[in-house]
Amino acid sequence: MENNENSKDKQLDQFRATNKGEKMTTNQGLRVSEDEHSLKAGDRGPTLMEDFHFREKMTHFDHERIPERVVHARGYAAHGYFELYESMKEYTKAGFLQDPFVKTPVFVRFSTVAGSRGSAETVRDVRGFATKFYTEEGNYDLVGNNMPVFFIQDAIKFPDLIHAVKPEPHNEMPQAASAHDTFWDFVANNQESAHMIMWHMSDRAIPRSFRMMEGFGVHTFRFINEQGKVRFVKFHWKPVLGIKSLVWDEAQKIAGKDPDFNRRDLWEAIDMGDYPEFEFGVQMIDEEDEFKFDFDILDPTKVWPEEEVPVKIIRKMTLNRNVDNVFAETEQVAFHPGHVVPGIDFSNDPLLQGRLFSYTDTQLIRLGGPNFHELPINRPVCPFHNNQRDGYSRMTINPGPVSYHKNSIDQNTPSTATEEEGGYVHYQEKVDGRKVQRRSDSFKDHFSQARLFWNSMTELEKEHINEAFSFELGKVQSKDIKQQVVNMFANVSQQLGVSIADAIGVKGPKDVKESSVTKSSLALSQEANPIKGVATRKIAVLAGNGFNGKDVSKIMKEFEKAGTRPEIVSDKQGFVKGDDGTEMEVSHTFLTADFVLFDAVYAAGGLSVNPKVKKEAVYFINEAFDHFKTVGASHDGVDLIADLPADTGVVTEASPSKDFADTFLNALAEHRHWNRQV
Ligand code: HDD
Repeated sequence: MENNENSKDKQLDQFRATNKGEKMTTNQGLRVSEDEHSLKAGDRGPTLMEDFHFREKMTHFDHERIPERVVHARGYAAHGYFELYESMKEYTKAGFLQDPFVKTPVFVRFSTVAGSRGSAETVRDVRGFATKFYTEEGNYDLVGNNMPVFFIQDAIKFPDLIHAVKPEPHNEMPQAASAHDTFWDFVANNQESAHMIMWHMSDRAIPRSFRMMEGFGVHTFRFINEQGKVRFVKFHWKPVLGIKSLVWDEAQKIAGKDPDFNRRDLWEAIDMGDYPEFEFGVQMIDEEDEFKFDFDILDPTKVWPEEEVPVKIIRKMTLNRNVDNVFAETEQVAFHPGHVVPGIDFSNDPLLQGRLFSYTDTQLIRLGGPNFHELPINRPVCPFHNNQRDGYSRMTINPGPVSYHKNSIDQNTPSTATEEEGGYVHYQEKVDGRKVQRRSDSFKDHFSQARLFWNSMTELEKEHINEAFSFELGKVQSKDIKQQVVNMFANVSQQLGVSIADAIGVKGPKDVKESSVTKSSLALSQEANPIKGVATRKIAVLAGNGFNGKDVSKIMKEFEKAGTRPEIVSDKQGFVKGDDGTEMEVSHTFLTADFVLFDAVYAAGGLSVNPKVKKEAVYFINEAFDHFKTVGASHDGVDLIADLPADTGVVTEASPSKDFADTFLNALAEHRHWNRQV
C-alpha cells in the first residue's frame, strides 16, 4: 500500500455526507413532509405517539452527548502530515521513519487537562499534545504533554492526582484551576510532584498558542533497529514559531473575553494558510548506558538534560487542515500510548505501564463499546483483519463462518505474521525479580531536578514562578497546607520558600534541606532560547475617520508583508475613511474586541476627537502596555500614547519615517518588553 499525506483524507471522504440541496428524510430514508409541527389530534389537541419523525428526531437529540474525557476534556485538533529529514534506519525499523520521501498523515489534538469540555482555554494547566500517525504499519500514537515530566511516578496514583486537581467534590469549585486546597494538599503530601510543579508554576502553563509550545512524549520508550539493537529514547516536539507564553493577568482576562482563544488561534492560522509546524526530535541513550546518569531514566519526573543527551531533530510536522466536524473527529478520536509499530517499544516506567491499561478502558465508556476503532477518525489507513466480532455499533460486515484462530475452513487465516513480515514482536527484555509493591530507591530524589529547573530559569522566569506560587497558594484556605507547601519548595530553593511564605502570610520554611544542585540546563528556559518572529501575530490597528490614508495604508501593507495580521478596531463597525478617501473595513469595535486578544497595538489616528472614544482607545493601549506588549502610534494617534514612558516597545512617530513599520515589527518580534516589569 502506498501511504502519502492524503491517505487519511481520502479515506475520510468515504464517510463525508452533505445535506446541502437534498430533500429531508428520516434516518430510514423516508422523505419528511413536515418538520415544524408535530402530529396532533386537532389544532389545539395533544401530540400523538404515532408521529415517528418527531420521536426519531427527539430521541436522537436526547442521546447526542457522550461522557466527556475524564481528563483532557477540553481539546481541539487538526490534520496534517509528517516528513522526514533523514532516514532513522540506523536507530529504528519503524516503517514511517525510514524513507524521507514518504509523508505520513497525522491528526493532532491539543488540550487542557483539568477543565470540563466547555471550560476556558487560557487557564494555568498542562497542555495535552496527542498525535496519531496513520502509518502503513498501523496507527502509532504519541500521547504527550507540553511539559517533559509528570506529577507522579506510578499510574496507581493518577486517580488521586486527578481527584485532587478537579473541582472539589462537595461544591464543584473551582473549574479548570489548580489554585485550591485539595490540589496543593496532594502536592505537599506527594513530594514526587516537586519537579512538575515547578513547570506548572512557570510560563509554560499559559501558552500564547498551541502553535507556540513544545511537546514531549514524557516517558522513556525504546527504539529497536533491524539488527535488534536497542536504544532508550525520549520524544520532543519543537515549535517552529518558538515557545511563547501569555502573562497571568492577561490569561485570566482572556478566559472571560474569549474562552476559545487557543482553538480560535489554531483554527484561524490553518484557515488562513499559516500552517503550524513542529520539528520532531529524539534523545537516545544506548541500552548499555542505562545506569550512567544521576537519575533513573525510567522515572517520569526526570528530564534528560539536553546538554548531556542532545535532541536529534529528525522530522517536521505540518498541520494544514481543520476538521470538518468537531464531534466526529476531535471528540471521537481515541488515543492510546499502547498503539505502537514495530521498531518502537515501551520501557518499564511505571507510569507508562499503567497508561497502557487505562486508555482502552476509558474509550469503552466514552465511545460506548469495543468498536471505536471503526470510527472514521480512528481507522488505520492500512487494512485490519482479526477474529474480533460483534459488540455495540459494529460496522464491519464479516462474511463467512470463521471467527476463530486456528482454523482450517479459511486455511488458518487471518494468519499471524513473522517479524520479517511486519509482525509486532515485543522486545525480549530479561526480567527477573520479586513481586513487590514499592518503589525503587533510584526514584526517591524529588528535588535535584526541581532545583536544576530553578537554576536554569532567568531572573524574569523566576519572578513569574514566584508570582504563580503566590497566586495559587493565595487561593488556598488552609494555613496548614500553605505552610506544608512552603516547607516543601524551600527544598528546591530556600529563597523561593521564603518569598512565597512572605507573600501568603505563613511562617518562613522550617527543617529545610535545600538541594545542593548547582547545575543548570539552558535548554529548559524559554526566555534564554528566544525564537524571534512576527509571523501570524495579531496587531490591533486603532483607527477612526480622518486617519492619514496614504501613510497608514503603507504601514498596513508592511505589516501584512511581514506575515502579521493587522485588524482594524474602531468605535463602530462598517468602514473608516481616511483623509484622502481611503476606506478600511473595521473588524472589531472596542465593545467586541479587547486588548488582551492582540499581540500589539498601533494607534493609526482618527480617534482623538470624541472624548468617549478617545478614552476607550487610551485604555486599550495602556492595558496592552501593562501586559508588556508593543504599542505604537503615528499622526494624531500619538495623542493616545503620550503618557506612556518611552521604551523600545513604544514606537511613536507623528510623521512616520519610512522605517516606522520596521521599527514596530522589530519591537513586536521581542514578544514582550520585560523592562517594564517593576
Ligand atoms: Fe493521560 C488522556 C497525556 C498520564 C489516563 N492523556 C490524555 C490525553 C493526553 C494525555 C494528551 C488526551 C488525549 C486526547 O486528546 O484525546 N497522560 C498524558 C501524559 C501522561 C498521562 C503525557 C504522563 C506522562 N493518563 C496518564 C496516566 C493515566 C492517564 C498515568 C492513567 C493511568 N489520559 C488518561 C485517560 C485519558 C487520558 C483517562 C482520558 C481520555 C482518554 O484517555 O482518551 O485514559
